Amino acid sequence: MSKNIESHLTEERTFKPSKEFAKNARIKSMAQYRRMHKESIKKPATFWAREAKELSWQKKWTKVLDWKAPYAKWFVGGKLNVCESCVDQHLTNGRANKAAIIWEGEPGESRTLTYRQLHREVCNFANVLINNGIKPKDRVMIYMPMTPEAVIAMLACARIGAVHSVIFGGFSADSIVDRLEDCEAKAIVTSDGGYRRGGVVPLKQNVDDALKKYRGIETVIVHQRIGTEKAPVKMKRGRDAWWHDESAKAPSTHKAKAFDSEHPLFILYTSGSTGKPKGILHTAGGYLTGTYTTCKYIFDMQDDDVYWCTADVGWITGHSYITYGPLANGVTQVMYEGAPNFPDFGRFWKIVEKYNVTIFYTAPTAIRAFIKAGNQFPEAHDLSSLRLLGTVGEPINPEAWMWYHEKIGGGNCPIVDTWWQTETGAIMISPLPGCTPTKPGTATLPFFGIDAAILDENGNECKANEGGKLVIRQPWPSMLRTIYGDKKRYRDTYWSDYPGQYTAGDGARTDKQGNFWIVGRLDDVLNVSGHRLGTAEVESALVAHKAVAEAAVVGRPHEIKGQGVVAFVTLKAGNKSSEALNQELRNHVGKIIGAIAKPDEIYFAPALPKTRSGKIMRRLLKELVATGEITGNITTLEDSKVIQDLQAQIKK
Ligand code: 7RM
Repeated sequence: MSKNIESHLTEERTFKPSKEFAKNARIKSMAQYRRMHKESIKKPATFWAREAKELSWQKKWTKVLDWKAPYAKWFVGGKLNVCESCVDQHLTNGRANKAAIIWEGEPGESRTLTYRQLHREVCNFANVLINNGIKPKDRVMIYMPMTPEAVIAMLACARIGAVHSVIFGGFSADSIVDRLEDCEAKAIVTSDGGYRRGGVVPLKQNVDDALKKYRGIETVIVHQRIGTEKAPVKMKRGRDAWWHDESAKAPSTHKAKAFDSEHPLFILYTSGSTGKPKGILHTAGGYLTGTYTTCKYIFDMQDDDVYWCTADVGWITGHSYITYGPLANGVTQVMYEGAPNFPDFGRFWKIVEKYNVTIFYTAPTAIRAFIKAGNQFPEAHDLSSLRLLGTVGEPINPEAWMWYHEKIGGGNCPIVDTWWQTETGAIMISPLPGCTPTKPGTATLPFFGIDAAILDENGNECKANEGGKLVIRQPWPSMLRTIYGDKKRYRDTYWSDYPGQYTAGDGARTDKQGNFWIVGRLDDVLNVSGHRLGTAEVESALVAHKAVAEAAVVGRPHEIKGQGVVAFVTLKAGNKSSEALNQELRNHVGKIIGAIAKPDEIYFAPALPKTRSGKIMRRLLKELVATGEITGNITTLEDSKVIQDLQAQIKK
């Protein structure tokens, strides 16, 4: 960890928001931020209740927080329908005919849904779900491309109290099976396919493959995005139905019933340090309060903004900062279906120019890919509509930050580097754009109501520039409530290092000004292009191949992706390493998990480095792939020749 910490210490460039930005922003000065932050930590219930009041509640809560560590209930006794805050309220507050979603498909077509139209679509699809027997708390899996229908399906679930679990469209059939089994889903909403880099991703086909293994699905509703010529699908009688057919049979009005504030809203799977993904459970009132409030202050959403978050709805960023937070704020947002480099690396900038995007939120990995592609792409477009930029997903390297600031922001847009997690539901550490001085590489300061700290092994707070574990010392409304079906794992993973305090799993330090510098994961979780991937997941995919005896997976620094995946594999007797087997294993991992998990490199070894007690020493492998050398202590290694062999291979 020390290496990264030192490299950041040299960063002294500081950027302050312009007077003009500050003048119109909600939080205009650091004094205002500090006062509000201090109050919000002293009296979190007062701060969060004031924010929650801005949402639509059918019944007010009796108690803001019920905290029996590590279990929180927020807005106890309150009743709301999340969908009313995101959609219905805008029909009577002057936004009915305002664009909610401006969608652009990868081939280039575009479609706008006003809040009134969105309302009609959501009501209609809520009725479709009801007609198909979906009841409150039933789990509905959503496996769709980036189309408005994905958002409509999520909101329709929320509206009827069903629990959605969105699976990223890049995940494979096997990944679908694991998640369906874990949450025991009853229905799936999918599409015939989605466009990606000119090709068609066969989503319905993947669902069919998954349903050969999981038998609990009673209903599959298929949205026709592509059409029969390019995406032929087989519809199974009695199980599968077209979205448009079901829609035609269902009314377009629906009265939203209120659910308990702690009613489950969604389950989203994320990687942990074992091979089994964790189903992170979020609940209605607290999650909506967190996403609404962070959008309001951190993206400083105003009525004339055009906001664009480039994430996929299959990740938490898409849930919080496409579906729930922005719509609860009544903003106009752009949604784009496809790849950033289709037909070339100018696509994003073309979209910014075309729709006059004012707030743009993306990931460092995308920024690095743009840098590599060349300045000619942004330079060919008028980006002067932009007023605020954001990043999320991993630490941003100062070079990427500076490029983003200058080439995209024209030197005068604040950048909000937002640190948060699937588990936190909403942004936790971030600049406020109208006041916080930023430095390339730091997510700066905790948001209102967030009591972040860095602790050492003994639970003492670290001094400035001392590395430690990032924790949150008080509950916050959008925190996960549990890991679905696994309370023990919930307690063990997040609440056992320091009782009563949430451990994020990230290493970090603060600087003298109190800015938080996130170093990266402390557990066996990789961050590949901003996506979490457990090394254990990739390992178990590899050993599922008939030729593989054992596998160890580590990350190594990667120019574009942040981290690349490197696998070390020993083969079962009778199998020989070859380029063909290398390819086969990569494809095998792609098939089991999804393309993002394919190893960048696979090394075959006669044995893996192990301790005397038989534990694979990933620490050594990690250092080896990063530097080609091993400097650390290898006295616990059982057979040191193993390392020499691997070193020779890597040098080649
Ligand atoms: C939103 C999201 C969470 C992990 C987290 C960190 C890393 C995310 C930043 C960051 C440094 C950031 N959810 N991370 N944002 N690291 N600076 N601004 O990404 O659950 O998929 O990942 O991502 O390691 O623990 S996530």
